[in-house]
Amino acid sequence: MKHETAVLEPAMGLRTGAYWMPFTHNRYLKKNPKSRILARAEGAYYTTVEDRRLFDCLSGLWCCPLGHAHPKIAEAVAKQVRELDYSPAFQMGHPKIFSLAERIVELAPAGMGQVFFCNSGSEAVDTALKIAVGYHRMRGEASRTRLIGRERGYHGVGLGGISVGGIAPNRKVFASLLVQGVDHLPHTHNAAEMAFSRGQPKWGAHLAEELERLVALHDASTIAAVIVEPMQGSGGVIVPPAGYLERLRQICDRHGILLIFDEVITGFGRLGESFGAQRFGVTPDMIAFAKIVTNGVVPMGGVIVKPAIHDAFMTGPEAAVELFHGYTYSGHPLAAAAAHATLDAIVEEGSFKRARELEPVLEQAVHSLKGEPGVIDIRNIGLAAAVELEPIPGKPSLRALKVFERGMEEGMLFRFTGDTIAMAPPFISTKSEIETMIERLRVAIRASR
Ligand code: PXG
Repeated sequence: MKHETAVLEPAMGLRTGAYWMPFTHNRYLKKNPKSRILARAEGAYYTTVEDRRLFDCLSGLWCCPLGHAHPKIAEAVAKQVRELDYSPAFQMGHPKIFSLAERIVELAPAGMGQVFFCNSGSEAVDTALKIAVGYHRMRGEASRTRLIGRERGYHGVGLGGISVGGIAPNRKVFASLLVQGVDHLPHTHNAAEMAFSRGQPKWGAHLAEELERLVALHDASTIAAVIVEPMQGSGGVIVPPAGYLERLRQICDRHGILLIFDEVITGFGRLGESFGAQRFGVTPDMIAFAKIVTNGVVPMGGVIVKPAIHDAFMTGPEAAVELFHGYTYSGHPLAAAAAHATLDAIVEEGSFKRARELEPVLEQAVHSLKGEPGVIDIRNIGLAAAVELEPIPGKPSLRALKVFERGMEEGMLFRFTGDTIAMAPPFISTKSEIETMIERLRVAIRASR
């Protein structure tokens, strides 16, 4: 096929030296890059330059659940390039971004009012943190500057995000750059109490009380916001204990602290509802989102806020800028077009319902791996699951790397971090694709010993 050789030939003579790859073992990969180079994608499958077909077990990086090369999204973006390719983000607008903000507010839990757009999850998090600190200042509580994150949390790689984040390798090298005045809640994973839980663990709601201790230590008058992922994704699908998020909400309310949900992974259907907020029945004051909003086709992120937060900034001279923040590509027309088409497709295809239908399929399949060699925990919620493996002594993450590589031979593109294999299959997956994914994972786990 003519189309294929055009892609394959340059890739086969691949020169890899100039590209410094993100969050990647560059030297290891570049010794044998071809198995890792993707040429095409369609539906729930990638095809590598070696012509191997891979099931997309993590929906890209959690972002493409409606499947690749979605005809309606592709068409909407192509049309937008010709109609209005770029529109200045500051002091100007275009119709699709106003209507998109409205649609996103409608999808959000009741009580949210406005959306501030940016281009990634990291930008969304840093934006939310800045809005939180600015909000208190606007209300005359300028001493509320402290930010509270959580151990094992991932909030992207901006300086705000790594400061509130709780993953040591993302922080230690940059310690001198971390934002001052940040503290962390303990993470909620406790293998002795909750290993192999299905859905929300029953143990652990009391860990939210640690926030009271931080309030006692620092005083509420110094604390601006608490930021948590409703479900910790990158940390390895760490599911909130039943009652935990509710208690965080109560404590924040008690002390005038803003609660921010980082829903970059959980937003737009991964947990079977528009947001984790609805899934868990807890409404935060702000929601950071990205990823699925455009099905990963064009980068977009944003922050949804309650009207009281937005309105606090709407003071001062009417002709003055209210918030000194924004990006050249905030509300980019291509992202807006992709997002509208994605939200249309979600409605037309009943994507959230589909995710809910597949949740028990994934749950049952993944928990059948209990008892396989070296499987020390299995966690799941919504259409997300993780299998934690016992590390090879003295060689952390090598076991998961072996599983990942064997997985590719088995036609599966798994995601590994540390010794955990994470899965978040596309909403368009069939029941049998999900079952096959788990059976191939079983083969890869057995082979990795
Ligand atoms: N917040 C959360 C909760 C995330 O999961 C970000 C912020 C940052 O988003 P950007 O768009 O700046 O990367 C993320 C990103 C993985 C994986 O394998 C997860 C993410 C990114 C890449 C890989 O778990 N999450």
